[in-house]
Amino acid sequence: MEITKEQFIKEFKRRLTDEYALDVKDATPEELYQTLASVVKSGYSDIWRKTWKNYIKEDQKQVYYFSIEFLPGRLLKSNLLNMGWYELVDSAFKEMGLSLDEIAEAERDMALGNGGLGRLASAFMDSSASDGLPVNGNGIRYKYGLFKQKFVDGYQVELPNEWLNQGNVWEVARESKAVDVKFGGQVYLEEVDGVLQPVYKNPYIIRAVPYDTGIVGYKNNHVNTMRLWDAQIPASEEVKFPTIESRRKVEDLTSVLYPDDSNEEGRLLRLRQEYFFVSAGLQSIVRHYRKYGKPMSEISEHISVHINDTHPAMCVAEFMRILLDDEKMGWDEAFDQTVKTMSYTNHTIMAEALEKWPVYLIERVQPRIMQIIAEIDRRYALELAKRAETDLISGTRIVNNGIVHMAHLAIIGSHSTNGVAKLHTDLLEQDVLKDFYHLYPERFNNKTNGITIRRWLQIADPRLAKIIDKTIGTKWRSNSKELHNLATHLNDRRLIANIGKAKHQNKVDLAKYIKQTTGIVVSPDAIFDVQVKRLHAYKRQLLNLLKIVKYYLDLKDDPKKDVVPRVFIFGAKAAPSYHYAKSIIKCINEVGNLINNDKTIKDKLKVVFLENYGVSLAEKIIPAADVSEQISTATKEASGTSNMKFMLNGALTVATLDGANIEIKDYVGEDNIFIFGLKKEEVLQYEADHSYQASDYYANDPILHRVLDAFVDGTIPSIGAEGAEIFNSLVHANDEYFVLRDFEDYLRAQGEVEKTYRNPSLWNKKCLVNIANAGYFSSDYTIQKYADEIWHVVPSDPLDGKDCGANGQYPL
Ligand code: 26W
Repeated sequence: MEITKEQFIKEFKRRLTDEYALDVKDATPEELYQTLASVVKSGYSDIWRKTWKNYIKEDQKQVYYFSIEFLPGRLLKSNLLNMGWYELVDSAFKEMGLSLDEIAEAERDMALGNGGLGRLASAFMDSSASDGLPVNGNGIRYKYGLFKQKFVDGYQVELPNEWLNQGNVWEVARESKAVDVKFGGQVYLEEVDGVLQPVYKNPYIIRAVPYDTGIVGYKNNHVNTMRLWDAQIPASEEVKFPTIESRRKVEDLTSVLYPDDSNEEGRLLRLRQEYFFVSAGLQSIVRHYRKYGKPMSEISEHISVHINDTHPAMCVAEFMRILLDDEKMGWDEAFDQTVKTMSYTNHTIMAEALEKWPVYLIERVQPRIMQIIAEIDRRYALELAKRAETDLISGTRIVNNGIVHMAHLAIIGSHSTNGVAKLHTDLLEQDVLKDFYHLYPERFNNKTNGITIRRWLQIADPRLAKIIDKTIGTKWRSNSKELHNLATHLNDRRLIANIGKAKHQNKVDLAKYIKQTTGIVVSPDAIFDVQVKRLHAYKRQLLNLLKIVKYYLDLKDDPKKDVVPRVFIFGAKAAPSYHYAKSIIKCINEVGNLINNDKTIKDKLKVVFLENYGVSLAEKIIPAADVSEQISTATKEASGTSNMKFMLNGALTVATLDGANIEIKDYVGEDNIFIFGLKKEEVLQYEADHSYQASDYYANDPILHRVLDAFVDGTIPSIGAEGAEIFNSLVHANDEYFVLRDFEDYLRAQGEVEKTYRNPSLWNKKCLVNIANAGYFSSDYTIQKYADEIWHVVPSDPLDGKDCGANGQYPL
């Protein structure tokens, strides 16, 4: 049953009256947004209910994706697109004299994540639903999302991000599905009719209340669920929390997202957060499973639990607790079911990011969990002693010198461990986790990351999307591999020109946004050279900055130098406790002030650091990029996903052979990407033999010498402390990430960028090759591989058509 524009407008106006007693012309963007979103939600709620019912009817194996972070960004436009309502609502709004784009700006980003890991989890939610796969998200409903970033005098300042204070139309509170999570106290094992049973002494109970958000599939009448847990004081425990203070302690559990994305703080509250959503999630899953009377001994055939990095690794012990203590299963059978049910993804090899919790802290959070972890560890060591050397046991066991290695728990307690790009998985198998790879080779596998082509092309870059439709039809919209058909149009000069025009239009839009938000005027004819990602030393925003200073000094020496004008665009948040990263932010802003206000430079160089980088800002920046900076030290970036988003939007990549950059190169070919820098072998060699002497590069390379001096000799004003900190880190602290080592080759690659950009048809042709190959990096394919090779689940049969919209359009 097709919905018509008239029907929609009628329903929209009726809802606006019901909710706000307002006419369209008197409503604010916020009211119009809330109204539209509620009409949209009604549009998929019936399908949401039926999808779940269908799972039960078909007795479908379910996957539960546990992630402490989700980064959906905004949902309005992607829901409209996936429901097949986008064009209809867009023209209905035009008819009412409204702009969908403007109204959509009223939606807050759901920023419940730091960066790559959280965004990938949300991409996987969208792709699972669009592939018709039974995948449910499980996470935390933080009241405060990732902090809002403001620059004050060039310094990052963090402001609270109270994203819920306008309400959240997409969530449904499920009070009736609440569960109690036990914390603290002591646990004694007492013999009860011959079986050791845990007896809990003065635990305190927190009530976990789930809030469900529908995850709408792409034109397939399939809506999955993302469940986020909120902490509340159970009525029965009220007396234990008499004071506001004590009540706040409970609410704090889910109040704020930890803003670190690579450095484990080791905070008790963080560990409590991890146990809270793990226990709440698993208890509600087993409660649901029990309802259908299937034997616990077969639970792994009906449920898969995925552990997204180590933050949910206590799933292994909590599942054991439930099977042992609640379901009275024997240890071996319980552990067998646990290994079959659990699977784990590693997202980083950075030592400081691998979680290691002191035994006493886990004991404080939930003593029973530490008992079970200790027993898993004891039996593991015992079993291994029969067939392995002691150091292999001590190097892989879970508990060592009072420390619990969460990655070891996840690997030993699950049947699959995957990396997120080929190089990353190789490094896990050959280096970081080689002992485990030796013990369980069959458990290791690679799943190269992906992105949702719907958000990053269909929604973010409609100009380019339309050109593609005209060239190869619209099949790519549901099967992005079809984009490769563009490769047969490489000699279509009009197409090549149109690709250039669309990019230029996107740059004009971004230039307008930059003017509005920063006051800086940039020319859309310049090269838009973009680096947007979390601020981290290994991502080497500093290498990019040294390049910019070099270009500035060149123009100071010779203002008439014939250069292609460039606009350097940065977006990056630093973890609040990451001092070095914050110093780099200050320096980028001060170099920007210096260059942007230097009359001799004019339009030749501009530096723009956009505040508060996140998903929605990325949707504005990426379609306008010419150059994508993916310059991490080889071996450090597990995969990267912005690299894929830039490629899809026809930007050319300047890249090291790191993470997924390598696979992008493999697809587009050496000629359509600018590769530079140390290769993994060279980095590993330097790290092994400590033969790298950064100060030599400062001493022997006059260009580099002068650039570095600019950080301490006043050339770059008002960076006293920060300039010295950076200079010392590179020249005296031996430059941990080989910034000086890669500088010369980086400049060479950037020289090629400039040369190529001077030939627009050659440039745009290379852009077309990148777009044509970007379809392979769709997370629809990535998640299908997880389903086929790790979870062993199949798409559910689509709901029968009678009560669903025709040609994939969701009914009103
Ligand atoms: C304990 C603090 C903490 C928090 C988050 C440590 C580590 C993390 C994440 C694992 C960091 C992260 O986001 N990793 C990124 O994951 C992306 C998705 O797989 C990859 O594309 C990036 O390369 C990787 O840095």
